[in-house]
Amino acid sequence: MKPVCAYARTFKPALVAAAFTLPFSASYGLEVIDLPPLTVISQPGAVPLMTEIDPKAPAQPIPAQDGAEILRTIPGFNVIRKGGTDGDPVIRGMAGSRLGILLNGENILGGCGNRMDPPTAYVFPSSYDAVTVLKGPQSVLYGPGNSAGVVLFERNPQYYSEATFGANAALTLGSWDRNDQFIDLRAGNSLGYVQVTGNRTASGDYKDGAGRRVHSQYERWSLQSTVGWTPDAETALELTTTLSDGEAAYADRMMDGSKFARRHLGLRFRRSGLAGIVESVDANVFVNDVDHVMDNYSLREFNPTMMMPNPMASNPDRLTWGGRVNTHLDVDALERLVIGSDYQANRHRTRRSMNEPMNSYRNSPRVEDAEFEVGGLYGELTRSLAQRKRILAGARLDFWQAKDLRESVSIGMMGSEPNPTAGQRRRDTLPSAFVRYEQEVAHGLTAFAGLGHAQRFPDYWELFNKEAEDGLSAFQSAAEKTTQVDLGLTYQSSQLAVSLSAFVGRIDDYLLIESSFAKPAGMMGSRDATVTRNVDATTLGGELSLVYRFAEHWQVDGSVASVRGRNRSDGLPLAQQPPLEGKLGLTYSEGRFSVGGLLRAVSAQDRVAINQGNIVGQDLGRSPGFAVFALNASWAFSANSRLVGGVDNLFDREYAEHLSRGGSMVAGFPPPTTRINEPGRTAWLKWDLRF
Ligand SMILES: [Cu+2]
Repeated sequence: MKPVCAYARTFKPALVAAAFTLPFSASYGLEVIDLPPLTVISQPGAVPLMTEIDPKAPAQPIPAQDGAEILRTIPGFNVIRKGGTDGDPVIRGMAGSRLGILLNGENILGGCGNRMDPPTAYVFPSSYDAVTVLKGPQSVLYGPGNSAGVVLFERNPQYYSEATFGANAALTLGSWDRNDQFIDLRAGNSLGYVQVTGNRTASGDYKDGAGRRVHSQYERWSLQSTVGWTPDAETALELTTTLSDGEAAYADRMMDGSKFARRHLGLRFRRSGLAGIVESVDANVFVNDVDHVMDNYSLREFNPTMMMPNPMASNPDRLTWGGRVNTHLDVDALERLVIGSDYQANRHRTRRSMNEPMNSYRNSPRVEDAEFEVGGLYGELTRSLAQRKRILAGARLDFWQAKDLRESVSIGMMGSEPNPTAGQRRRDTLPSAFVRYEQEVAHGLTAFAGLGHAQRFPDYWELFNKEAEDGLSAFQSAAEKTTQVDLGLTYQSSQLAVSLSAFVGRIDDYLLIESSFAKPAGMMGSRDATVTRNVDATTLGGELSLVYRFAEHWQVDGSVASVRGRNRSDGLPLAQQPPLEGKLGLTYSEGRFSVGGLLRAVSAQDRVAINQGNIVGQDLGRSPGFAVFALNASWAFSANSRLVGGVDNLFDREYAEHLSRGGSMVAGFPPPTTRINEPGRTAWLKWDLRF
């Protein structure tokens, strides 16, 4: 663990710079084989509000196969389950675009109007070198509207002073035919480098603790290649291409995802070690295309219903492009400033077939329905004061524009109506800002307090896929304004690391999604609609995590996370908030070997607002508490090869997370449960190799 005094001296103004300084193989020693045990709770960081994960390091539960699962070890995170993969990550009860997801500095968005593909559905964690989470509206460097936090999936730039070849491989096997293959090859010399990373992950349907089969199989793969040119140690020009695809069964709806094709091209330039006031420059441009197909026949037995009498398919796609330039200024020895600008735009289209065998969706033209564009200007300052005090402040201004190209709006069973906002364009200029003060109050103990404000433009799912309370289009919904105080403590010593963070927030015009909203429907009386509503909310919560090495070879990990939200406009609890959760882990490790146990206990949630929620899900009702237990062990054959394994849900308990989608009837499967149950006892093994 790095003591706080060391971080205060070396910490760079941009947090992302800190991520780059993470060693590539932090968890692998060279001479003495003394590997850290599995991660069951991510290590409390020395830097306030920041958590770093090594995505290649072994962790429990079962090694993450997508970008949401990898966040499970961080206190305050939950994943809204839909099936076996593609769950939506939630931080402190905030989902969707309240949590920014950046892949190597690029913001990508899924195509599915029904949220089958959050950005994390296109992430293969082991393709990255570091995952950094920043909580709260406490940075302005990572794009607009990240009111609850941001997750950065980063690949570290490599510079090889001499010819080098490195490889990295892993195999994972687990219950329910889970099997993953991963290979990463890197070669380089002083002129540049080449890297190729391949990933495949697959699983069959899992069974819950009661032995019910859940429609949840998936298969996903990705191939990423990077070519870098490094004329010197401080300059890198990097071209990355990514191809990936997959298919996934969903237990919460009447369709599955049969295609999640991603094509991506990114160019990044970094120059550091400049003399003069500009210390470094980091710039990138990218284009990302997501082509998604969902249908009701290819991954399940076709079963005609009133809603869907025929095999049907829908094929949305989204093209996202953008870039950013960050300039790091070294104002003086104590003051660093990042000034930057970012831009992103996206275009969404769709086409479908209501009777695929009769007339395939492939025969229809793709019809554009939405366009978004945002440009931002920002600056973030870090000033070190005397005696280990630091002040950080930042501000950004975002210029948003959206265009509604829908000619009609679907109103469910009743067909469609002309879109009242067809052809409209809206423009918003949204400011965000924060200030934070940090002080080392005693050796290793840092206290911090920050105030942040973030304004978030409504996303595609809030504007285009929902109705308004008083109209058929939600296109004119107001932007969401979050004002939040973040405070806490971090403590680091050789034996103990503790992180405590608390927040209290006020959200004006919170974009609430409400389903089963009754609307008049002429002769039919009324119909149920899903609407976007602006309400005012307050939130309160925090996380505590600690790791204590209380004796040689022994370590205890603990965490508690809690959040409480209120919808003041409706006088109701704020919906889709996770219940109180605690984790306790005990690990014994000695040289090549470690063994550990993990208890996770979650309380009942009775603060609910049925049918209210976010773009991913709505409250289904109260949920009971549960506790699950897991075991893990690891064995190192050498410093570069090890076997890790675990059993999750050891006692095969039947349970569901409070934040889950509702179960849906699938032909050939047991009747659905209220929430999608979590997997029953799951055993897994991962073999990891580096050379
Ligand atoms: Cu979909």
